[in-house]
Amino acid sequence: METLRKLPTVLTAEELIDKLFRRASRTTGGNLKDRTINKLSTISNVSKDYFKKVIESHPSYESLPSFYREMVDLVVGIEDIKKALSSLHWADGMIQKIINRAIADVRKGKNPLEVYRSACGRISSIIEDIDEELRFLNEAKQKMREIPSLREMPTVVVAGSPNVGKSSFVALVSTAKPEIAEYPFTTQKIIVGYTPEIQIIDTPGILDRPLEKRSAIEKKAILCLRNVADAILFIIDPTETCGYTLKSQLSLLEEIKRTFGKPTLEVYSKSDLHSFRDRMAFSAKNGEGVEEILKEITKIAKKNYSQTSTVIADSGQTSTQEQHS
Ligand SMILES: Nc1nc2c(ncn2[C@@H]2O[C@H](COP(=O)(O)OP(=O)(O)OP(=O)(O)O)[C@@H](O)[C@H]2O)c(=O)[nH]1
Ligand SMILES: [Mg+2]
Repeated sequence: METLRKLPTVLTAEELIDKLFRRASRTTGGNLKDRTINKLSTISNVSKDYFKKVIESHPSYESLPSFYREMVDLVVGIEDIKKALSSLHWADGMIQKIINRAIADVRKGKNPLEVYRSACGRISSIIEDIDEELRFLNEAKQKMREIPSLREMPTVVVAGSPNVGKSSFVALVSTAKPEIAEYPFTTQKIIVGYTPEIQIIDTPGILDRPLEKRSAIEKKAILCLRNVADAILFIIDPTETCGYTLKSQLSLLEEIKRTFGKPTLEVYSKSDLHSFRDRMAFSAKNGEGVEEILKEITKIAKKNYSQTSTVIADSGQTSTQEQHS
């Protein structure tokens, strides 16, 4: 979803006012009356083009594939974006009205300098009124850069409690280079890596607690599980050095299996520290089990990918059924 990553920088009110009046001040030639009309037309054009560029750079959020729609809603808030854009639309219309009226006044013979000064004053106030919305849209642009563009291919979502070793696994098997650290919630964003056969998504840790209590960071993991996983790799740290009991990790696992009903491979991490072998186990420290688990989860993801129709690519229309059958 490159559209989200390529939103333009949005000027603050002060910067936008500067831009409009600086462009107008370059207008030369003609008598005072014509020059004033030209200046006003310049402001009108530059302002119209600017608002159009910003407003049209945003996609129609409702028709985005659910992964992107829900991510935008989580990291920024779709309603807030819409409100801000409609304020810009309002300002655009007001400025055009002020300019049309001013041009008519100059044509009728009113004092050009006075008309111009008063129009500029009113235009500045309108733009100052939307300063908060302009700043919000610029922050939204920054925040949306964290939303990765996914590929249409078998997709594994790696999940589990915080600090169990999810990122360590993803770093070992894929192109992704997530941060790894000994404290929980090291991973706060969705990180995508690739192997020759699968797309593998590292997610923030999830706590064993009711959905309504979960933070926006945990919800990023949840929405990947719901919207893009062809298979789930659930990592359990039976040593509890992660800081979460085995019981709470298994309770989270049950909830995920029950909620999403997706093929789930449950494995133990940190096998260098324990001897539980009733599930497949791996160690990111000595490499034990890593290849076997990758092979198994790849097989599961590929099989389920060919059977389901999770849409994650750019076009909201095409179903993967059509593309793969
Ligand atoms: N001994 C041992 N330590 C490990 C292993 N895998 C990960 N760790 C350690 O466990 C800690 C957490 O590892 P991460 O890969 O960051 O865990 P995570 O699940 O991604 O953590 P969050 O992003 O915070 O949810 C780090 O200190 C790792 O070095 C392992 O196989 N053996
Ligand atoms: Mg992590």
